[in-house]
Amino acid sequence: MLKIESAKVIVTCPARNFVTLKIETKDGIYGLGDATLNGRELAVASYLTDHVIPCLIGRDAHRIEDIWQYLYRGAYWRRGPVTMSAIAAVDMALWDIKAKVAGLPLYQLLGGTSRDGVMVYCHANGKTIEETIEDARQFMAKGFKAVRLQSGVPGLKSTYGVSKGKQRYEPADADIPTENLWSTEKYMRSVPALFEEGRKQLGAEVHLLHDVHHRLTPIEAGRLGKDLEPYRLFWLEDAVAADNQAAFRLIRQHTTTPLAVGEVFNSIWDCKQLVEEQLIDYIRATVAHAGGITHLRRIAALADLYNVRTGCHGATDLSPVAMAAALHFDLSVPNFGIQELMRHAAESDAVFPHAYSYSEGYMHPGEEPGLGVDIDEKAADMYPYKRAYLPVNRLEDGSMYNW
Ligand code: EZ4
Ligand code: CO
Repeated sequence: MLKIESAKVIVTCPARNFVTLKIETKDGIYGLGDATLNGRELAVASYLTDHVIPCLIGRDAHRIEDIWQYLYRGAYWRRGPVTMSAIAAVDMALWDIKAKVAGLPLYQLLGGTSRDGVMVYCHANGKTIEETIEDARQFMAKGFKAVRLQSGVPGLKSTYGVSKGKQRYEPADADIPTENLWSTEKYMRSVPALFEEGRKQLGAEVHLLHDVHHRLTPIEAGRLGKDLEPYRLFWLEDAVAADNQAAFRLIRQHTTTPLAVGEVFNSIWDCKQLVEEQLIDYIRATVAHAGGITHLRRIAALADLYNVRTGCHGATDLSPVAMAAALHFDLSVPNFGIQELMRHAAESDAVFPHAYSYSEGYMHPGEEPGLGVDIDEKAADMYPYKRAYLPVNRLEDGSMYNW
């Protein structure tokens, strides 16, 4: 029995907001879990502080599966992003503790390595096709084997996924959501041109990816996938919202471009049909938003039966704690596909010192016991929470309904 003595939530904003759960046991061993839910951070902080932490005190930190079931089934109210991010944070922290007690890096407890390194993809973007390709070239020079290309859309003032100025791109960019204008027609014309030029200039070897951010209808997505077939994408991401999983049948009928979806999924039920009908190729659920390592392993095991591979979300709103957990998972899981990497700001890295590293297109979680990531609480204290939201999208006629 390794008694949970105390637990607390740390909210900090070193260049962006992060919510971190710290669970302490009686032997002074502690674990960390990422509880960041972009734009809804304080809801998860309250869920943990007001409703979860009081139920954790005195429990055996070693009973990871039982505590997961207790929080999921015991709450009566199941699933949803707030609940599942909170459960994820507890789960990550408990795996961190167990691996520290064992004196092993977490991946060893998950079955050991299934590969030598974790292939990551980075984000290249620019206002024009030329700028985007130049950005991709710079990443490839740093060894990246896989690059996501996003470019400004001619005729649209701003595009999600593309920086406004020269500053580093951060999706949550305003204290009341920015409103962007969207035109499916303009977008659908611009993307094939980007990939035609991208493939021509960057060569046949590099993996090219693209993210639609749920902006299309199924039949539009089928058309885009078809138009992109000559450029052999690694994947087309979030082509449509997957609230209706059966909608992917229509896309699948029309294109052989590989499909990825699921960064907003929070449980296995969000992807059960997508996986069982083999409507997707990559599942993007993450340790941070889909119930932690315990639940993501269950999703991956289901996916493995149907040739679906993992492609975990890894944007800047996934803290270094989640990044570390993802890398341990990625290194061990048999049906790994790729891991997203959006480098954190220097301030974020300084608040969360970590053992993971990047080299020549691959990442490794390192050999520290546990997750291999810590939090500098004094540094965290210097950055108070700052409300920030993801942008909202409207069509050119001012309506919100299209996807
Ligand atoms: O919109 O991380 O693939 N990455 C993405 C990100 C997500 C944000 C949401 O919090 O789509 O930019
Ligand atoms: Co995405």
